Amino acid sequence: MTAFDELHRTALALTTRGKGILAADESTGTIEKRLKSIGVQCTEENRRAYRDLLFSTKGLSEFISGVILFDETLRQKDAGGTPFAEGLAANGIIPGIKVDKGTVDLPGHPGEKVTQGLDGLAARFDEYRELGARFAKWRAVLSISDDLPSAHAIEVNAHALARYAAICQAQGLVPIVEPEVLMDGAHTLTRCAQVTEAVLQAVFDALHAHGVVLERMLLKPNMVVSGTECPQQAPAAEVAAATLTCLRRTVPAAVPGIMFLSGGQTDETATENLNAINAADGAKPWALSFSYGRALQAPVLKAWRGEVANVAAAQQALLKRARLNGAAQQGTYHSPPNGKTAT
Ligand code: 5MM
Repeated sequence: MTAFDELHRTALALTTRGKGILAADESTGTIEKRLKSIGVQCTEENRRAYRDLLFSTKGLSEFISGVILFDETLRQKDAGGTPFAEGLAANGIIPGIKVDKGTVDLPGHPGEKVTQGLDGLAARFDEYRELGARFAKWRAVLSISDDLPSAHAIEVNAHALARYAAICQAQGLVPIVEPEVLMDGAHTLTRCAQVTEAVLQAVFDALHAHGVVLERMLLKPNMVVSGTECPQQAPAAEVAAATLTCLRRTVPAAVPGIMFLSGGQTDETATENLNAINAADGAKPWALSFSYGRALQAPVLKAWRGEVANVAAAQQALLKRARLNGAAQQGTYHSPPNGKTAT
């Protein structure tokens, strides 16, 4: 089997019907915020114990095809001494690795960021493959305001995503390409659609220019939603219609899967929107699934609070969200009536 055959198979396995990806790749600064929010100290052992809780959830592989890890986590072991990547793979879950090194200010463009981490990336991929990772992720971030994002920010971030994806495929891993248009702001759904379309168009132009093989990659975009401060919050049916219109205009059918980020949506909204996207009529040539971080983990942290006695309840919370999103991936999730919680 050539590396390219393997990459295609891995990309397809990650998009298995009824399954999605658990994004557990928070860098140390981000996981510190999450742990602090539940009164847990951000020590290496607590970060390990939390990830152990997530990955040892019984039945997780029924709804989760892959997990994105942070560098530190890929080197850690579960309570029984098995490296996390090995344990996940043995359980039918494909381990992946976040390879970007976060964002820095874009010089000359106040309020805009560019993602760093391209230097030495090929060598890092060799080690990550050795450690068991079979796919990778790189996240670019674009903000919306009246005059942002600039054409320059769109271009440099698209260029970096394409450079990363080309290097990733050359080193034998499947790249997940994540251009995130942030929800922050008072902008409308229409404005989010306009920006997301421009960003995806630039990303696919760059991927083409860099020779990235579309069958051997996955896209991780934002859904097209109203800004968090927008007084008119578009309902799920409008989010689905706008998101699908945008994707049909920009994402070639050769891409096997589109794995949405949750981007700060509540866990229930993220499930409802994914369901509406999958239940909508019209052409959908790609698998449409989830690669959620916060929308899968928020209820887990809330249930755990760092107590061993709460581990089982926290794992149930994760399994529930994974199961509901697995249903949403198939368009069979039923939203609970107002004021009720889905079971
Ligand atoms: C889980 O959060 C990921 C890592 O964030 P930092 O590098 O800032 O620590 C993040 O890349 C995540 O994979 C995506 O943004 C999707 O997560 P959400 O929470 O938006 O679904």
